[in-house]
Amino acid sequence: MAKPSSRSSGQKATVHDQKLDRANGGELHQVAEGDVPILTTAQGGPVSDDQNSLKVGARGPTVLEDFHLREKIFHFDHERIPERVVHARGYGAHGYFETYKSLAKYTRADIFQRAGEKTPAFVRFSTVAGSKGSADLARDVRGFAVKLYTQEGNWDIVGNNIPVFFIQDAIKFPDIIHSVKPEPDRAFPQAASAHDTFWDFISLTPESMHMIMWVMSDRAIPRSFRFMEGFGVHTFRMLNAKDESSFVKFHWKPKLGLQSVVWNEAVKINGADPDFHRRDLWEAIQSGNFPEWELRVQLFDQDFADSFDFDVLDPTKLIPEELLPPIPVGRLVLDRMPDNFFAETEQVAFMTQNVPPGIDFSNDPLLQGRNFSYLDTQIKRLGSTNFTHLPINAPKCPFHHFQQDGHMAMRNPVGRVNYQPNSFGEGPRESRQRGFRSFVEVEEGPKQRLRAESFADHYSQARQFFNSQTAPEQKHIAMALTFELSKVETPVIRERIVSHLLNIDEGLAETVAEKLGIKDLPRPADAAVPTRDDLEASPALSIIENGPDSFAGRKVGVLVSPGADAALLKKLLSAIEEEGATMEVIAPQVGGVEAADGNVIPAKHMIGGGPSVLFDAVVLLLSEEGAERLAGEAAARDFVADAFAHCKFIGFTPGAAPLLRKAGVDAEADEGLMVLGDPKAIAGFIESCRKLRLWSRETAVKL
Ligand code: HDE
Repeated sequence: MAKPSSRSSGQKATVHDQKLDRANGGELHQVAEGDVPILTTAQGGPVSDDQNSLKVGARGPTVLEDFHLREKIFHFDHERIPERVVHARGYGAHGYFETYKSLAKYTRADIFQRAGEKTPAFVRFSTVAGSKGSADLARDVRGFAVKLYTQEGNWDIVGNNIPVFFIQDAIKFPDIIHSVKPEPDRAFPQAASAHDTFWDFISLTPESMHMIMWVMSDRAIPRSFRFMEGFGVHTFRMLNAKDESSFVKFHWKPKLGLQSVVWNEAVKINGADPDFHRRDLWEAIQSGNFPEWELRVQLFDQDFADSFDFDVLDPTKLIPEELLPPIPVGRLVLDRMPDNFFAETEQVAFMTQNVPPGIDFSNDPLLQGRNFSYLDTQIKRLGSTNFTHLPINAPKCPFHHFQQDGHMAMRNPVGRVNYQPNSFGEGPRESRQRGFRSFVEVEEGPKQRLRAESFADHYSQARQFFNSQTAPEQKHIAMALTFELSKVETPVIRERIVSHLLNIDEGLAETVAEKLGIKDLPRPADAAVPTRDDLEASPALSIIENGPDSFAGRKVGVLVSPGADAALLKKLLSAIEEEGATMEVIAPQVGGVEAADGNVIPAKHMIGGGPSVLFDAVVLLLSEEGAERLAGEAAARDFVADAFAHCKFIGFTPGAAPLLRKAGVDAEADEGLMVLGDPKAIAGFIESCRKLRLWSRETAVKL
């Protein structure tokens, strides 16, 4: 059949025309009308040729008259908008929030009135320090910003995956961010806190020490967005119909449990798949495994606040969950990826000041500063006061106001009257009853620049956090501190950090000092108030203590060779799927391998492109000959050696022995290495995988 052409039927192409078409690639690009939509300009004008600009003769100058060229290039030149100053690298998804039960006793917010009510939601996860194109597994805090399109306007909970923050006062935010971003004279390092300026600022800012413990923990290298918690961080208020106030802190708990990777793994993931977190969310949602979090609230009154050891307005402190158990109030489900990343994820505008009636702010000085910042930042980034006209930012409830005009106004108030009060009885009116009312708090005091004395304890909760970690987690913190400080070139900065660590845990300080070659321990830093040693450990702060009870949502990488046992692979796959996990096959070459029974086992990755860091557990399904051959390939040896070093469970067929040997792994080293033969062994392997990692191996591997 002849290729379709835009030439109208009956009109014969000359030989000259045909030659020209070929030279222009014309036939390849032209389509018959009615087949697919006709390409148009932004003004809607149909385009006849999108391959060639308008010229005088085939080799002559381009003419100014070419409005299609001009429009196309003009628009392209303006494709970028300023990336977010912080949280530039992000990924989002749509979903809904479902209310469990009425919270009318505490809040009049409509979203919390009716059990079973579903509210549309959009969530954006992010890293803080890196630019838009940076890698997903940077050691960093993760943003966890939730937009709830409630019946009373948009409510944004713009939180993080860590419940405390570096600083106590908004005025220090530009400083901490400048210090962590690439250093201004050399423009590196990208998306990394391991450099002098960051640690200099931290060493001079003791209030950051609690947050530093979190950022040096595995919380800062999550395995997936789906396996991390979210926190509103600040103390907010809930107000009921009688305007009675309760304080509230917001927590998002992942249904699939907490999980992180180890640093050596994170570094390798960044090389193997810089989009690891994006891809994970994309794959989960596209395959119908919708990630879910439970919203839990810590509710408390003024008496609790007064009796609590720390100031509830201080964002460097948390309220231990054991002291005040968070109450489940609803669930958040993400079930749809955006149609277009830029239109939705890039242009979404979160603002802490977006709260519905019934939710209110506390005087946390960081929150107060944020309420100022976020409107400003949207104007800078999105370029118009009308950013709320973008579909992703527009409320989904009825709304009426008299704001009008400005750049890119999509809708203006209709009719004659655009003000109030007016005599025409037209237009919306305020409602004392249904509108937003602030908590009537009586404030008085001298106007001054002062930090409250109740904010003075910078080490006690840092110590409590460290004491709440399991042994492997404590070790990871020590290793992270050592790594980061080893990149700091100014000795006094390293020593200053050790002097702070001495106030948190002597053993930790000594380990870090030793690894940094600091022979004489410095004096402990001056603490404004004595550090508490009576705060009880809080198991809720550990990742390992809050892992999943199944292997659901995780991924097994199966390395196969020619001559592999296809029947065993089939059994393995059904066991993995039954658990709610997924499997990907890695082969020596693209196209897969021929199994022992002659069938082809297709593969998703070839060995160089599918390292074991991309998987939660691995299986070596190899014939002896295949294993011998793979033992000669560095990528295959790394596959095994890394899986072992990262404490992953490794299932293998007896034939895999030569590869294990060459990778330096003793097949009988520990219970994490399991021979897979019969279905019972497969069941045992899956059961072990539920623990995610065999941490006891870590002392042997000495990463
Ligand atoms: Fe933000 N923050 N922030 N922040 N923040 C922004 O707003 C700011 C803070 C957080 O996915 C910016 O739209 C100031 C704490 C998240 O789009 C900017 C202060 C917490 C996101 C801004 C803080 C956050 C942002 C950049 C100190 C955890 C990403 C682009 C007073 C509770 C939201 C933008 C998204 C984004 C300012 C402190 C979380 C510049 C001034 C504390 C998750 O307005």
